[in-house]
Amino acid sequence: MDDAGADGRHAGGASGDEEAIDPPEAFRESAAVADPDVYDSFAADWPDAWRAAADLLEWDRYPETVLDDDDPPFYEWFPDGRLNAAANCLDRHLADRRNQLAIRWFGKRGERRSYTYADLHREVNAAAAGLRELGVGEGDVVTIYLPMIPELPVAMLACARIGAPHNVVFAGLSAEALATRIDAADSAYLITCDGYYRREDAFNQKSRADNARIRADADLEATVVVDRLGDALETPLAADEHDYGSLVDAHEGETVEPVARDATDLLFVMYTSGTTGRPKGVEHATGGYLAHVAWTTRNVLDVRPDDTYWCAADIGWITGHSYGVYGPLATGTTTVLYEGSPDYPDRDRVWDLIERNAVSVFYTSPTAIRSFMKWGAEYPAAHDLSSIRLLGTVGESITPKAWRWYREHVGGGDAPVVDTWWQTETGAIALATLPGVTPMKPGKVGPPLPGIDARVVDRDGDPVEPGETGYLAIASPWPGMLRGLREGEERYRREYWVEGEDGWRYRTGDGASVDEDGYVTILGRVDDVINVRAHRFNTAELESVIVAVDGVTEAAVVGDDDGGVVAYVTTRGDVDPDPDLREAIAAEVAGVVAEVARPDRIVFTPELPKTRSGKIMRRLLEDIARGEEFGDVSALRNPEVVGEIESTVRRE
Ligand code: 6R9
Repeated sequence: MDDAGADGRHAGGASGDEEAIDPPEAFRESAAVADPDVYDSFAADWPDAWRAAADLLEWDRYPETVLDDDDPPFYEWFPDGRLNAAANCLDRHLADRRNQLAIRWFGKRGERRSYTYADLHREVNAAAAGLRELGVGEGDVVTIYLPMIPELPVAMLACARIGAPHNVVFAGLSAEALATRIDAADSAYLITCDGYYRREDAFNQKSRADNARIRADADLEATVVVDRLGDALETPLAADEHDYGSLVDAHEGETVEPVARDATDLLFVMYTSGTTGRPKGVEHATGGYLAHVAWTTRNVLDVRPDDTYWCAADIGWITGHSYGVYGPLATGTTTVLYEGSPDYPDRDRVWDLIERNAVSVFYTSPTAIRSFMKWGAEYPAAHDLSSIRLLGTVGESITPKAWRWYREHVGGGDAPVVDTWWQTETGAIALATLPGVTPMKPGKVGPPLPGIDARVVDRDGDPVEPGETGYLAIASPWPGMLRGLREGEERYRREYWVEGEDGWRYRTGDGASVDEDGYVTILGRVDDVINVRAHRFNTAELESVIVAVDGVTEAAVVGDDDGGVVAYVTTRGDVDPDPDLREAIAAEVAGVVAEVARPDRIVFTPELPKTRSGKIMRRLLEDIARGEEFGDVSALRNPEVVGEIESTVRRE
């Protein structure tokens, strides 16, 4: 079976006839976890087994208690521990690797900057001293609105050093979105920049930040502005605005004692879209979050200090927080930070960077992998990627086809490909194979990690039979879990938790199925279910069949007003989206899934509209299919395709 066809409907049905790929022997020999007993030992000794994660950190006061679960669902991990996240990412590495590179940065214009651990420590100290001078104190929320430049992780770590929670807002979001997040987070400080490059052009970020300040209810105490563009954009600073460079220069060489924080103190807040309207402010605690992130960086992504590791996600997204900043720096590895886009100046940009930096662990999303596939295997083939020893993926389901492509053309055919499931709320990876221990099944995310009590359940919370569809839930707390929502306890409880007969259960919002071996297949958000002529289908179920058709690269299906189904499809560059292909797609869906699911309309489009984190905007596509008004699309990664899709749909 070389496609996702059967994976949708009968996910995991017959575990015997599918391919389970063993961890490669050579990898297993040096893997962080090579003993399969890890699952049993975590289960037998839960929650104390999670002490192994705490032990990866340096504590100002080592926690005696692992978990306080007296007041569910308000759980506290390592509650009596005290630590500082920035000290864990920097200071403790100085003795052994002050001159090792911490960050290798590649700018959009071909610039490069490298920071050793000593360099990064120095700049973070100066920035922390600068923030203090501006009045930022422990507990003050600092909003950071920066693109992928080194000042972004520096600012985060400077905040962490002085105990000021950060609130990073993705640089591509609108002024409106920034204003909402400044207000909702109750933030009086902003760090932004003059602008940044989008392909060739300088984009004025500062004027967007200014607009946000006008819209926000809050009065900011101070704004710090990084000069990213030099003279390319003249941005005069107001009296309460401070030039980042001058601020850091003024404090060069100063040392700021890291503030010891309670493990349960807020490290950061991150806004994420919920099922309805307003974004939710997800709060992460310092100790549990950092411990879980460090443990998974080491044991799931198998990152070691001597690796050069690259997580291609934007830091303005949770993946970039956990696995672009905190995880790798807590591990003491060298991490690549890339400002540009993967197809600029050419479509081999990613492979070029991997080759030049001898990247050994690479972590990206299925949406990126699909672009790579679309562009063609000749791009990775033109580079020496032999340094790669592990590949990771996150953010959405990966089809078996894409999984195999990734392994074959990027992983040299034998690197483990680790599909990692987690959420902004889980803080760190919760489901994945352990690369040195657990066999991989392409298209299935794998079992829960040791110590994570994830289950696929029905509405009542009872486990479903293998092959049946249910809801992914987590039945016990885990270290990286959100400690709450900015919107308060009631909202936190209502949004995520159900009290069942055997305790509290966290609802992930994802539909899933599980096979006889305990491997979970994610079927997408439960709200991605569509009713087609009164039959229920999951969008992922139909899409996996469509993308298995030769020549198709991506697909998104939505329901229309008539109970029918509309499929938006992108094709490989060399494929003509003609009536034959249309018929092939329709016949495949009718044949593999059901005649009743045969798409009523197939709309070919050069790209699908996506969020910044790469998620397909199905709701928007649905509005277009239904001829309805849709909201502001400026926050999308590719807002320009929306008009194009709309006119195609109208024409047809
Ligand atoms: C890290 C991140 C969370 C949602 C999650 C699920 C989807 C993430 C996945 C996956 C299938 C995977 N998701 N990883 N679906 N397979 N390996 O993506 O966080 O932006 O909060 O999104 O993403 O639907 O519920 P976030």
